[in-house]
Amino acid sequence: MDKKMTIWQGDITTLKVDAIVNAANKSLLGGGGVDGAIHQAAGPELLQATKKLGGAKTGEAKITKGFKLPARYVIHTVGPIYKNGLNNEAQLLAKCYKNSLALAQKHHLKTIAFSAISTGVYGYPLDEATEICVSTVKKILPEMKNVEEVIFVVFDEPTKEVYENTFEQLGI
Ligand code: AR6
Repeated sequence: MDKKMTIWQGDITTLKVDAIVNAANKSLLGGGGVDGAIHQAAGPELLQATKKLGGAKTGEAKITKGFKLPARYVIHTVGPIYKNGLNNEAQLLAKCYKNSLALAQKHHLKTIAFSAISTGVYGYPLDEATEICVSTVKKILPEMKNVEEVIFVVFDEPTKEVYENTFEQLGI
C-alpha cells in the first residue's frame, strides 16, 4: 500500500485521526501552545492519564487515549529546547519523530498527525526543524508497515509555506 505524507493547515485538536502528536514538555502535564490546546480539548481525563506516565525525556514519546478529542490517541513527545544547534538538538528532534512513529506502529495506528514540534516556545528555527521533520519521516515511513498516512499539521501560513518548500526540495 502506498504511504501518504500530507500538509494540513488548522487546529490539530479537530482532526479525526488515529493519533495526534503533542509537542509536550518533560512533565507531560500540559502547558501552553499546542499542548495547552490538546489538554483543553481532551478534557481533564487527559491530565489524569499523563500523571501516570512519570514524565518523559527529550526525544521520547508516550501514548494516552484521546478522551474527548476526535483523535483516538495522543502521542506525547518532548522536543529539544533550541540553544545554538550544538547540543544535539537535531538528533533529539529526529528522535521525537522516530519514537512517535514507532509507537504508532506498535499500536497498529494507520493515520497520525504531527504538530510542528519545538518550533514554537522551544525556539527551533523553522526551516531547519522542518527539514529534519520531513526527511526523518520520509526515511522511516516505509519501515512502519501499519502506518498509512502522516499529516503534518501547520498552524499558520508561513509554516505552511516552509513545509511546502521542504516537500518540493525532498521530492515529495
Ligand atoms: N494546532 C496545531 N498546531 C498548533 C496549535 C494547534 N491548536 N497551537 C499551536 N500550534 P509549541 P514547542 C503550533 O510552542 O515549541 C508548551 O508550553 C505552533 O504554531 O506548542 O515544542 C509545552 O508544554 C507551532 O508551530 O511547542 C512545552 O513547554 C507548533 O504548534 C513547550 O510549549 C509548536 O509550538 C513546547 O514548545
